[in-house]
Amino acid sequence: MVSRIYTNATVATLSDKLSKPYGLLEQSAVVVIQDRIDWVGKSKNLPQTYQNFPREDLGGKLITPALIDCHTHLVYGGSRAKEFEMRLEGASYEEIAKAGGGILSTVTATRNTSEEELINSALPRLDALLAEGVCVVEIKSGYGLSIEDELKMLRAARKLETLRDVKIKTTYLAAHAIPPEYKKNSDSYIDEVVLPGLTQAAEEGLVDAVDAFCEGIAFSPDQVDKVFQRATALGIPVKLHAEQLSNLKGTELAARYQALSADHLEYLDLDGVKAMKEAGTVAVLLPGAFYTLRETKLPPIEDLRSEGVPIALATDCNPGSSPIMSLLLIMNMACTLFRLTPEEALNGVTKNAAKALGLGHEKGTIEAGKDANFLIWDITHPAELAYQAGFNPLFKVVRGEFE
Ligand code: DI6
Ligand code: FE
Repeated sequence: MVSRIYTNATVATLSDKLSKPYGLLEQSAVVVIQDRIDWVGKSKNLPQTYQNFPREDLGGKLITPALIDCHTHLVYGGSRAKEFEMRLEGASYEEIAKAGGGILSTVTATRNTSEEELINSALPRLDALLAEGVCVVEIKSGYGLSIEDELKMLRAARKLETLRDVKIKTTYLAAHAIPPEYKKNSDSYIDEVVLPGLTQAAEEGLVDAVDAFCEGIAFSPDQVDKVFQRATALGIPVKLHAEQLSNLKGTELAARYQALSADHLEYLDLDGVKAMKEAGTVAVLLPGAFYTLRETKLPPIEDLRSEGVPIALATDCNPGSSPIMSLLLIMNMACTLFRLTPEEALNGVTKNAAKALGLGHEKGTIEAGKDANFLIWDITHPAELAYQAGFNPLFKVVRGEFE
């Protein structure tokens, strides 16, 4: 039996059962058996049964759950550095999108990129996330916008899991933008591409969740409803890019489908917040897009807090609105831009990110029964993770396999 005790650690358990901030335990130990956490607590209370397990003395280092990036568009072709320049010359995100740039320029590039090249170009971005202790990454399609190219993106995303030590969750996002060939006929795009593509991708086992972009420049709530109906018929959970640039009440629609998450949410109102609470939908905030687009409308953090909606954070890593591959930086941005507390930021990239991916039962906290997948940091207090930017104090990733 493979087992180990990590002793002399400060443990940010993030457990709801402990009343201290971060569920913090000092001078503590974590016992791992095989790939599960078997016990967590003060070292002095370590049960006798574990006494002969091999030990690793962490000298007071900090343990947190592994990080989870629950919203990315990590797989794509091309680059949008030029669009970045245009924006600096004064064009808005919506103007660029209307002029055929923005998402659509990435669609052209992605269509012209093979599955293998998509994988090769995604790997350095993935590696940047992994270097900070990210162990689960959600990756969306949505730059193919044809059945063949959407499936190509999903296959590339899944393949990444075989090339690195990471769990990948794939999300079908064909309803991300209207492709040029359906410019005046987005309803036909839904009927002829999005829906049959979803059925096909599901048959190939490529879909963990279904997402859509509900926005004036993308799809209406009625169109999203159709996509969600198909997802539900296939038994696949949904999530939604909602209330990013305006309020179309997408969040309330998502909540009617018990969505795993509603994401972005700058323009979310109190009705939407209440609907999320009712449905158990996680609020995924994306401060990287807020920052990149120089958005000024803040998501309704106070309402989310007072209604008790779990808040997750993610990179939204994509070539347009969030070319960011650092979840630690996102934690810092969430505190500085959104005034989240460092504790909320850490919960947002662990416990609540796990919930947003439907993994809450196995990941996101340091508790007996959870996956033995956690991080050892060369710092003594968890607030340091969000406090510093451009600094990576990761010491070691533990995965329940021992060298
Ligand atoms: N909202 C976003 O911020 C990204 N997609 C979306 O629906 C942007 C994607 C891009 O600009 O390429
Ligand atoms: Fe996104």
